[in-house]
Amino acid sequence: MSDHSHDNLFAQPLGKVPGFVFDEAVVAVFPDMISRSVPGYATILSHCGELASRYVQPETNCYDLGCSLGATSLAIQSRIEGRQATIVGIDNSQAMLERCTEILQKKHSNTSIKLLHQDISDTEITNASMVVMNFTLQFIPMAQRLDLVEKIYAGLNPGGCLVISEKLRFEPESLNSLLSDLHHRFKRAQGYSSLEISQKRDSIENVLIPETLDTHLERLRACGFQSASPWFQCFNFCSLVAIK
Ligand code: GEK
Repeated sequence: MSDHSHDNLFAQPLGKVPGFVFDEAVVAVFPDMISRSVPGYATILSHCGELASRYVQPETNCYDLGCSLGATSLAIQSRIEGRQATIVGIDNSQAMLERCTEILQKKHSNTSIKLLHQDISDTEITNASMVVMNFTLQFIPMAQRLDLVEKIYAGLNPGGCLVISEKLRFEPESLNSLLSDLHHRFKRAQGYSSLEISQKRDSIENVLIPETLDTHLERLRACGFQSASPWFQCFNFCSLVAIK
């Protein structure tokens, strides 16, 4: 019997590999795809909960930008019960949000998670004590990234926290190749074949545009954040925390 939640989207030769989109096929396998593709994904989620327990203030908003199936929102929700805070999850994939709604309906909590179907570049950020972009900024057109981080800064309350988790690019190219290769070996160890890895890479190539750690840190400082640092890195995947 086939397991419909197992990611085998790139297992067969596809000829010309189409550009990656967050459609129903991806949604059906998404938890398996992200946990076998992103080293440290579970650690990053659980520590978003830890950061939320420290930074989310009573009667404020906590934004999960690019919420997919709500994994980050749920990790945060479990750590901020009783604070009268609101979690707002935003995604521009209708398929993701439909499935996310079904998942959230099965969970019971006093902390509400509101879902919005929109482009995060259009999202209004207000009265925020925490904003999380877990592996989402990398999909935003390069020309919009500074405006987005400026908008987040403006919507955060003083002392508020921004978490950005991303795939990174490295310089020089020899170091980039080394860290990509270590990532591909991680994927092999997670059961992906060489064909799956290379077709996924082709599919995502012009869709996910990684930046260097320095570019992220410089942008955060240019936007006014008091402090910013990576708190986690495994190969070419990193999570940063910035405090207003
Ligand atoms: C998790 N944070 O599980 N506006 C809104 N959503 C967008 C946009 C945009 N412009 N561009 C992409 N997305 C999640 C994982 S996945 C990461 C995030 C990945 C959404 C897109 O639809 C998808 O759901 C999400 O961002 C990126 O912790 O698949 O590598």
